[in-house]
Amino acid sequence: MPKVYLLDYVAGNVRSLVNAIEKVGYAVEWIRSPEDVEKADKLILPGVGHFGHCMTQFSNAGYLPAIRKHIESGKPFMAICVGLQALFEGSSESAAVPGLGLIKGHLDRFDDSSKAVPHIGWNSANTSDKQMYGLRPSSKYYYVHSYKVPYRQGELERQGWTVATARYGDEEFIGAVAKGNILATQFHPEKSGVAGLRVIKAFLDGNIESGHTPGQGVAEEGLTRRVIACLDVRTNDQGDLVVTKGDQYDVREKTSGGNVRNLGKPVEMASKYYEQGADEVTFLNITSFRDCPLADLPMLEILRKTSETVFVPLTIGGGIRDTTDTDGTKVSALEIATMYFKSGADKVSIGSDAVIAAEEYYKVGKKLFGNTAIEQISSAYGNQAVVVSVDPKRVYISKPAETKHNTIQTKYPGPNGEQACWYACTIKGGRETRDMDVVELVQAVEAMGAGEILLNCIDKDGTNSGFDLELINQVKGAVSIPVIASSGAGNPAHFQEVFSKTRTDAALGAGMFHRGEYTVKQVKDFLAEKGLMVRQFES
Ligand code: 1PR
Repeated sequence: MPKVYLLDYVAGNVRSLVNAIEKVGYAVEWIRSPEDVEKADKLILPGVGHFGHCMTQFSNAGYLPAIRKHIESGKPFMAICVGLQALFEGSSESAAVPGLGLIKGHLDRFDDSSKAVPHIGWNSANTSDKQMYGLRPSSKYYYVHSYKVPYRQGELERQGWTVATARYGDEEFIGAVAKGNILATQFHPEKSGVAGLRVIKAFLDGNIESGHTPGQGVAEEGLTRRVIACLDVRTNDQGDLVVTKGDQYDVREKTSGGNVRNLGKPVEMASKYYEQGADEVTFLNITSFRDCPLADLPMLEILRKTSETVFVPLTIGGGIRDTTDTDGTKVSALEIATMYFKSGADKVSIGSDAVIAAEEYYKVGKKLFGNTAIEQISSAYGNQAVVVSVDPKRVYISKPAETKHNTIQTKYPGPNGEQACWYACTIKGGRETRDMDVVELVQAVEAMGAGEILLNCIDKDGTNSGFDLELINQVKGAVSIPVIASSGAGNPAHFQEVFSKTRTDAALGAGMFHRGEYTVKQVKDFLAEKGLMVRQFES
């Protein structure tokens, strides 16, 4: 197999990139010191997370001169995400840290006054009338970043670059650039399904001028509606790791001896949803609070296997907290997250531990000390890698004055006709309710550096009655990071409803997909029919 060299200088999920490269017929060799760079013919510079952190690692390890030399020699060079950012002069994310300065321009943060930041999801990389490494204007690619290079028409083109652009809200930014031997993408081709694999293959094959026929194929600009499939995983009574699904978090059958519901095998189901066009797949290890996570190696194996065939983002949740292993060794949440990232996860999702950390945050007067799992993981891997999974349930009250919590007026009165409620946070899969409301929780975790909220709802889970729009509106009004609506989806119209009646950034379904009532494709086709933009699956 022909080879490509990957630079190993930064943390993050490089496993998926390796899998993607192998999928298109190349073998990966690692570059682990600057001296090795010379032996590389084709070189890829991956990158995730924080600009300053990446550049500092990169420069402290002595790579800068070697990379410049490689690029100047005219050998093929590709940079991804923060790799692209590194080629510019600098970023307001770390104003004191210079970039390589190979391309003129600086990065700044997306404006979050009217949209969620980070920018997470599937967007275009439109070259209009130019060809660039297999990019197609009608395809969508997976982005995850808070800082962008603003696009100014003609500026880079005058310096000989071919530019692909994307639009988020009213901001147009650079999705990819190419010139001579260089290709750099802000999106993650290894997470962009078949459209992304095509770009990687075109780069490796040296097919610079490939993609669409110029003038053909019109791009529908902007971020698509993200549809996520979620797999709750646990060990059943026979000891097998299975996908299960609860009703209001109760995963046992009402009959057949109260066994844990077994809806299938995690890796197979994840592949099935990828083929149906799921934009992301989430695994939640729902009983991890009982076990030592390190004994939980099957979840790592599930990720490894899934990332070989599923080229969209993977999130893993359950048991991400500081813990003590069976032999007494202390293991930090960051170390556990690292194991997951190395096995193919792009994001980790934190549930119970986030609630405990938020309680502490308020207790000490909203101060942060950098010691929570959220802070540690987000500073090492970037905010976008940390999702907080929230498991709220309604507490009805007669009048808002009865409680100190953030309340809403509800259209769905409580058992005694109460017209107001608040949402209490729970831990341990809903088994314990805490005196903290959902607004307090999401604002605390946003301050700690969480990049996204996975908003479940115990009252709605497994009911097939639609999402809790009131809850979603309350949470969307409280934070500026993206929110994933979850719990209650029973048919495609529920997805349309949540996208039309709330500002949710993504919507997640579980039971309706697992029971085979609808496919992800049916949901997306329905959304498209109703005029909502979705990513079409490419085979
Ligand atoms: O607390 O960090 O160890 O994480 C545990 C994780 O496991 C949390 O993310 C928590 O939400 C999840 N979890 C724990 N127990 C359960 C359970 O069901 N008994 N599942 C559970 C959470 C909610 C979603 C579900 C949606 C959509 N399940 O995963 O997929 O509600 O379902 P639907 O579309 O069928 O209505 P930690």
